[in-house]
Amino acid sequence: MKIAIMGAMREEIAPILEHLESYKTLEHAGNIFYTGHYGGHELVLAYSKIGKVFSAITASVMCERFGIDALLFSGVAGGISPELKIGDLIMASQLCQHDVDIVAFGHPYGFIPEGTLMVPTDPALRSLASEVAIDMGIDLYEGIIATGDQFVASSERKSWIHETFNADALEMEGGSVACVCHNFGVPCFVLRAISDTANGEASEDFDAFLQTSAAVSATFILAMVHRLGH
Ligand code: 3QA
Repeated sequence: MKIAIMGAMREEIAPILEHLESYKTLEHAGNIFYTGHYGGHELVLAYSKIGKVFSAITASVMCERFGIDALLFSGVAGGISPELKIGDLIMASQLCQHDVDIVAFGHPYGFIPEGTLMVPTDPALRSLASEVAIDMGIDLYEGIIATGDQFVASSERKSWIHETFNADALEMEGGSVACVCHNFGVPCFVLRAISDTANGEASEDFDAFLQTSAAVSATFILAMVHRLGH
C-alpha cells in the first residue's frame, strides 16, 4: 500500500522520519514531501505547518499527486474530556470545524451549506487501531475532535466547544484534513496525543509536552503501519 502520514509541526513528523532507513525529498506547494519505505509499505510524509489552510493544502497534494491508499494524521491535541490526561491517545471518530460561524443565516455552528457538520474517519482504520491498542496494552480513546484556527488556552472557549460539538479534544488541522480526504475518497485516520488541556496553562504545558506527546502518537502510527494490509 501507499500510505501518507502527515502532521502539522516538524516535531510531529520528526519521530516518524527517524524510523525510515532512507528517504527522498520532493518540494512542492510550500511543503517538503519525504518518500520511503516502512513495514512493507510505501510512505509519503510531510508536515503542513499550523492550521486548517496549510493542512488542507498538504492533504490535497497527498491525495491528488501521490496516489495514496490511506492518510494517517499524527500529532498532539488539547484535551477537553476530563478523562484525557497529558500523554493519552485519542483517535477521532468524527471531526468538525469549531470556528465556522454562519449562524446569522440560521445554520448551526460548524455547518457549511452542502457540507456536513461532522466528517467521519475511516471505520476500518479505527478498528485496526483498536486492535493495535489492545495488543500494545495501551488505552486508546475514541471521540469527536474539534478543529479551528485558534490555539485554545481558556476554560470558557474549551467548555463552549465541548457543549456545542460534544468534542473530547481540540486541535487545528484534523477537521480540514478529514474534509479533504472525504472529498477525495481517501480513507483517513486522525490520531492525537494530549499535550495540554486547552486551559489557562495550555501554552506552558504545550511547550513542555509537545515532543513527548508527539512521540507517543508517532510510535502508535508506526505500529499501525506495520499491521496495515497484512
Ligand atoms: C499549536 C499546534 C497546532 O498545530 C495545533 C498544536 C495542541 N494543543 C492545542 C490547543 N489548541 C489548539 N490546538 C492545539 N496543535 C500551534 S501554536 C504553538 C506554536 O508554537 C494541536 C494542539 N490548546 C510555535 C512556536 O512559536
